[in-house]
Amino acid sequence: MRLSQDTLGAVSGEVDAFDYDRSASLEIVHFGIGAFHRAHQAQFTDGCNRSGARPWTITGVSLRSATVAKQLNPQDGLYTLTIRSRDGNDTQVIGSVTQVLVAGHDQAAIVGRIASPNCHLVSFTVTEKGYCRAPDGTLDHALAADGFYPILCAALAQRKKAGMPGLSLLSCDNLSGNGQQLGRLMREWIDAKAPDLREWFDQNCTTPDSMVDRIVPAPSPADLDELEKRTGLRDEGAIFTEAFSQWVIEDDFAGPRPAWHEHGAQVVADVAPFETAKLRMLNGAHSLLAYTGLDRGHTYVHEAIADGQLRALVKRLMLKEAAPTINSGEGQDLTAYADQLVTRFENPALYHRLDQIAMDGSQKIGQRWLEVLAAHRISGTCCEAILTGISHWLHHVSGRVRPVEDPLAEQLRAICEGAGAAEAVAGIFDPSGPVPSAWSPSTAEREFIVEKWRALQ
Ligand code: CS2
Repeated sequence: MRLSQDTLGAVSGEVDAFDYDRSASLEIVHFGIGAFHRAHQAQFTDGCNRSGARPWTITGVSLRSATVAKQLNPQDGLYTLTIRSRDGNDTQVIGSVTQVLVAGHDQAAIVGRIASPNCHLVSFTVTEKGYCRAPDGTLDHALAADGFYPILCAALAQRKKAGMPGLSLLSCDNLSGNGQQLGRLMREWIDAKAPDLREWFDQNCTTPDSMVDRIVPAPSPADLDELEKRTGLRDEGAIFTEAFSQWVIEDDFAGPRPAWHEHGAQVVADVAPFETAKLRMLNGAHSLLAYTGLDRGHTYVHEAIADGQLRALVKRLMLKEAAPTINSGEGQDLTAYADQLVTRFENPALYHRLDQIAMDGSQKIGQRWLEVLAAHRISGTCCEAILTGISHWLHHVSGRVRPVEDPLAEQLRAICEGAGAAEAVAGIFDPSGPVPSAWSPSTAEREFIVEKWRALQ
């Protein structure tokens, strides 16, 4: 029996199911309704709804694939979230998502939802590549035409025309200054396509920065089968995650929002210290574990962190390379943070695949690694852990060892194949090269990377 509003009563007693009325809700439209959003913002919103406040519901939008729509629409948007730890499983049914629309088929409906008076917020987990940035960081208009930009722009134009209030546009992606970047890129789109909207946008819409943190492995078919046995209902949209969850949001909203701050989120004046620490320490370590771990024959994060050599490299990256570049905020203890991250990586119940993290590296390493290298340029510190990571990443994108999922896969493979190692390193990290970066290697750094890379071949 499939999970849905009608079958909810049949779910096993050990599952904590939502019990609020989802009608008469205020609305959020969310672009990129993947596992990450469902384990994070949707759960925070569900927590607010459970407390009896007027509910907020979420219309999810998938930009390309209809997979999530097929999983969740027959289930009335409902899905289970299972927290996995050494102590076992803890499952709840999340009620905040009501529907999933797919940009290709439902464009008019999506525009209508965002332009409706009930909608106050549009949020995003479209991944790094979803922002359609050119290597120099500006908007790539050709890519953006297939992304969320035209849809959002059309909806905002309708709101302006109808004299309605603006919206808060909330990025929840792993980019530095994610809200600022979203605001800048959206303005580039508006200036090019709807310049009359610009002043209204500036005066009525906001783009708060936010840092989101929760590790969410992609579920496997065996996970879904085990869940069905345990709960008595089939859930095609199930999510499995860790107990830890953190959300730090800049206090810059254009209108109402759920009381996320009463349900675990921190609403602060400046997100930067949290965001920088998370990107450079957690995500930086993740990418390092992914490329080095795969090369050393590991499949999962908990296996890679148990490998003494990689553990030492990760600790070096976090404490000696990333931490000194972070201007920590009040009460932020980066040494304790590093210890907590290692413990999270060790979670043996999560089965977080390294190849999931290895995806889209060209879009990730800028904010995870290269900003750290650029910050050390002045001190002259040699960042051996990150440079080792880069050599394994080059080994990965050379395309000779395993399939590469990356929007620049072809371009990177061609550079690696066509040139000698030193030329490839220089070409990829050249300021006008394919990887957006404020860093290009010194001679010593290039030699370090090349030597390690050659040793892998
Ligand atoms: C990971 C992130 O796949 C990746 O690149 O580093 O998804 C990571 O698990 C999250 O940012 C944790 O909050």
